Amino acid sequence: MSNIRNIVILTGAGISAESGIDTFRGGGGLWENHRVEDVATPEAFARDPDLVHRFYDARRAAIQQVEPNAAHYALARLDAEWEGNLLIVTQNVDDLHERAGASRVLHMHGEHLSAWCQSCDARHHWRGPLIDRPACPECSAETLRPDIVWFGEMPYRMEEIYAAVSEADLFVSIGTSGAVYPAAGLVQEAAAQGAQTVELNLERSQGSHFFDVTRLGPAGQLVPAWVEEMLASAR
Ligand code: BV8
Repeated sequence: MSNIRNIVILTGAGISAESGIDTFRGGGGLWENHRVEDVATPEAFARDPDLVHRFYDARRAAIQQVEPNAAHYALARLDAEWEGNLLIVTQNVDDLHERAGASRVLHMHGEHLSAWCQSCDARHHWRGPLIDRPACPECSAETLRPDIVWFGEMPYRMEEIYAAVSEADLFVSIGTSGAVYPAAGLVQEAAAQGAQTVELNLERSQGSHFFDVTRLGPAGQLVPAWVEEMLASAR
């Protein structure tokens, strides 16, 4: 791990599981109780906006009741102490990376605590519900939607992500099943340009065979140990 300067870390729902946030797949996963097509597509929002608002209002409230865990804090420490380039690309729409103190974070699928006005395109920090159609603080239109990337929509800041991956010496994937694209394709992009690739996950992901190293276990244990190794290797 010595000649590592540029690191890209991809995180998924598994890193927030130990904070009490449901993952998507697996027992009781979010997608267990709701068909993705019914709650996380622009078509679903056009068809039944109340159903979609209820789904996101509940999740927006829930993340404000939980705390970051040891994996979030360990990545925040690495972010603070790593002198090289580092980017945490998260598929998660919770704010636990930032609440743990990380700053080099990019939400490729959006954020719960943000509302997006479909009239004036403004985005607003948002903590409350949207189902009662609150007015946009900018233009007063009642057309705020969750600032979330739904299926079929282009993920955010893909150029920045591809640029960081193309420069990465090390690509690390934490707590993701590798089921959703283009996020699931980033390990291949990284490997293709010569980066070392490491997976830290409870179980092998769908893209496990693309990784040089796979460590299985809970993120709350694997991530602090891995960060300690990285900082020791840089000393
Ligand atoms: C797009 C926001 C066009 C919403 C989300 C290529 C092939 C096939 C399909 C496609 C393709 N390209 C595009 C598609 C279609 C689609 C897609 O991928 N479909 C899948 C289902 C086949 N992709 C899209 O629609 C994307 N948009 O393609 O637009 C385009 C493309 C390129 C360029 C321009 C335009 C948009 C996808 C984004 C959708 N929005 N989230 C919300 O949150 O409500 S996706 C959402 O689901 C998450 O953000 C995340 O991405 C995904 C869930 O995955 P994970 O986070 O990995 O969670 P999961 O539960 O699956 O797994 C948890 C893992 O953690 C498990 O492995 C488990 O073992 C592990 N774990 C559990 N506990 C722990 C743990 N690990 C460690 N410790 C623990 N304690």
